[in-house]
Amino acid sequence: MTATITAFERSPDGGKGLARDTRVRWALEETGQPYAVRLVSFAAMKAPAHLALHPFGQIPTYEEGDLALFETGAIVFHLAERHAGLLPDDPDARARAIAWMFAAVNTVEPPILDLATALFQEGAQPWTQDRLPLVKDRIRARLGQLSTHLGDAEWLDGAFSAGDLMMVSVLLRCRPSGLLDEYPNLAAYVARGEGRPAYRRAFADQLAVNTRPAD
Ligand code: GTB
Repeated sequence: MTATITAFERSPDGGKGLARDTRVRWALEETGQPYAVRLVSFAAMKAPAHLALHPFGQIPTYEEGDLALFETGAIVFHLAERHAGLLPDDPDARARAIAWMFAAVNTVEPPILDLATALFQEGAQPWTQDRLPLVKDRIRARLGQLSTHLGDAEWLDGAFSAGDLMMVSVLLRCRPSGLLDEYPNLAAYVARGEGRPAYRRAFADQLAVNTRPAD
């Protein structure tokens, strides 16, 4: 059964791949699953039909038969559990890959999102400039720890997994700040993720949506 995901009708990033449908597209590509995309406007995201799929009125969502999911971590995990390619067979290695998925969204992503909030939602506040160094240092603390763990390894724990897919997706969000480049092994890790054929297909597909001529 072909799944349907939702994505921004037009992403505010203009196709840089930073909106979260990209990580779901990437997981679908890694697992070789065909999918359809329903594009939604900001208004449609807050309307009852979409809220029935996503209680917080956001993208992406995932529909497959009777199953409707929201939260990218849950969607990627669902795909990784049901299709080969994103989780190791060995139970311990599988548990560790899942731990990295949680680490991505629960430990590394929050300080990165704080920076986005500080810049884009609180940018006009008189205290924002004073606060930015603290916000950036909290990101550096996590990137430093992650960089130490990764060392010169290719992926976080053996072969590429859903843990890497989520971590690379999260790290991409802080690249525009320049902070990622302070950690060359993390920048190279992200570049390895972006170089995967499945990522390239996912990126190209979201780019096509976000750069198409206006209706
Ligand atoms: N925890 C949820 C998940 O992982 O699925 C978070 C989902 C989420 O934040 N969705 C955002 C959304 O729908 C889009 S991805 N926002 C609309 C709203 O809340 O009304 C976040 C995002 C948006 C824009 C950029 N950008 O332009 O660079 C990057 C990321």
